[in-house]
Amino acid sequence: MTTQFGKTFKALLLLSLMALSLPSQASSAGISDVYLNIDNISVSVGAGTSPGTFNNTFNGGQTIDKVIDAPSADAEEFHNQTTHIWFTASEIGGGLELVFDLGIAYDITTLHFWNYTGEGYDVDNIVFDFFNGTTNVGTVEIEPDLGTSPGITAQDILLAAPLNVTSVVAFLTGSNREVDFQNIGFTATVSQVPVPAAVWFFISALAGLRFCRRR
Ligand SMILES: [Ca+2]
Ligand SMILES: [Ca+2]
Repeated sequence: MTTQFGKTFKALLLLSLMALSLPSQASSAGISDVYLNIDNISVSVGAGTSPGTFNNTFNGGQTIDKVIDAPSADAEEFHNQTTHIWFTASEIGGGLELVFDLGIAYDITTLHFWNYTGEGYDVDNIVFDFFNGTTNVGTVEIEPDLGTSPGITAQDILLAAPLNVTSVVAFLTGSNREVDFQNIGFTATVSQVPVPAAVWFFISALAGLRFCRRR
């Protein structure tokens, strides 16, 4: 015999199973680290870049993507005109601004920076500003180490995880106006999203079931 309670129970169970089968970002997001590079973010030269010259940086059709082409955080890169960025500011204090568009929101845990190997050209100071949309959610200023030699590997800089970052602006300077480096990268996790509709629906269905049982 099918009672009204039985029908309601079946309907709720079916709807709950449907809800659970919907994709749920909350179930997998924010669990594992992601290395952000040319595969999942983009970079451009910012309007805040000071007057200066890019020397041989863009020779032969090369692009600013050289900043984010390291395949992993522990990749080794060798300095040459196809791998490096070299900017010379016209005046001391001037520098290169880079804008990283992350596409979605990440919690950033580590900066990775591949500097040039000699004081005459390396980057001496970088200010990173982290944004969620147009809101600044954090600032970090670093004085990076010289790059390793001969193969350049990244210096890893742990951050107090700026949350929900959708873009990063970096301003790089050298005390002698020279800004030469290989790569910038970020280790991050996808920011946790609010409980998705499917989960709320499941909770609602359970609440409805309890209500039916009481009747
Ligand atoms: Ca590079
Ligand atoms: Ca220097």
